[in-house]
Amino acid sequence: MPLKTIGKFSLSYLQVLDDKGKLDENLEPKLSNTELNKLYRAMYLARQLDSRMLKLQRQGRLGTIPVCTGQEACVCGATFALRDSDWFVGSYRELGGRLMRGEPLINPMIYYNGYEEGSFNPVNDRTLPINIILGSQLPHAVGAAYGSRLKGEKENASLVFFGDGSTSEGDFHEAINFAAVWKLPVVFFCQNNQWAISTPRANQTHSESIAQKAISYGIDGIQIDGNDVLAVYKATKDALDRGRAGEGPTLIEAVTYRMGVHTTADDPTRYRKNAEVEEWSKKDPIKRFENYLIEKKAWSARKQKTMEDEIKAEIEQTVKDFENMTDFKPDSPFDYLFETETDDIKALRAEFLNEIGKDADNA
Ligand SMILES: Cc1ncc(C[n+]2csc(CCOP(=O)(O)OP(=O)(O)O)c2C)c(N)n1
Ligand SMILES: [Mg+2]
Repeated sequence: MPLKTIGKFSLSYLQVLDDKGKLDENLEPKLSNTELNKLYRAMYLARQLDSRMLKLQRQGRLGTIPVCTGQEACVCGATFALRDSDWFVGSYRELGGRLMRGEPLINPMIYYNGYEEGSFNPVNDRTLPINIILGSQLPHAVGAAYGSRLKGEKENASLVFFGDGSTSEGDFHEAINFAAVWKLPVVFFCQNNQWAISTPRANQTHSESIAQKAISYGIDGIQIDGNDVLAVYKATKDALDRGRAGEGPTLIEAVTYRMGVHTTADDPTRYRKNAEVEEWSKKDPIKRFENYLIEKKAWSARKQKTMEDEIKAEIEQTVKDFENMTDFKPDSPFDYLFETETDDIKALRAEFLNEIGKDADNA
């Protein structure tokens, strides 16, 4: 018998602003100038806080941090498409998105100095804390969406971020498979920043794209320009809308670049060429968005100056507040495990406090 073709697949790539910030008018999302300014401010704030924290780390005033510079369009654009009642599930490279969910600027400083209080978002309890265990956040995002469905919260979706390297984890496949079979409103947002520490994207998977993995699970998938905040917003919003309408999950591969070190414990000059970094710096997501806003007359040099001054002052005040903080609570991780403390947790907390008390006595 001759072979029959039983399936044909195609995959799309979305870009709304080109590398210079020039717009494709047919694809422009409907956002007011106020909304666009808010989004731009969020990206700019994330960049400034990231740079400031890097300096603090280099001065020995902050612990190890992952650097998020270059990926602001991904995290801010996608988060901007969320409702407060949706689930935000991230790993560790979503600084701008977390701030947009109401996280105080001081939180990452607290967290990266080893205090669990920095994980607590006082504004939005549907924002899960930083997660370092690659891929393990994906089943949680699916579970959260499923939980919302069981509670009758039909409109609530999950947005989950992960890196290109995390697609090699079993959790990635298990989570997408469950979400697909249950038709859950989950947006799987892969920040393909080309590197997983020193492992390049080409050594991570033999697929031409990460987006095409959606096809094998029977869900929508799209590759987008991850340095184009309008493409990110549009793709995420469309995916969330489809999810809310009962059409299931989407896999978005956002092609971006990690401009800085993986973490401050890493030296990327040992495994990647400066020319590659320079090439990507021409696609800076913030500059590109600024060009678009200026062209649209939605931004000006005066507004830029006011914003820069405000953000600088806000960050410097935060650093002061952070360095004046002394009253950290060593048993705070136990506070957030369950809504109501179980007997086991109560016993563990007591044991832990006793232990550190003993250590202190022995010191
Ligand atoms: C399960 C697990 N394995 C290994 C690590 C060590 N590790 C931390 S980050 C990282 C690379 C992750 O790359 P990617 O998923 O592309 O995210 P990126 O850091 O580029 O944002 C590795 C291997 C980990 N944190 N968790
Ligand atoms: Mg990566």
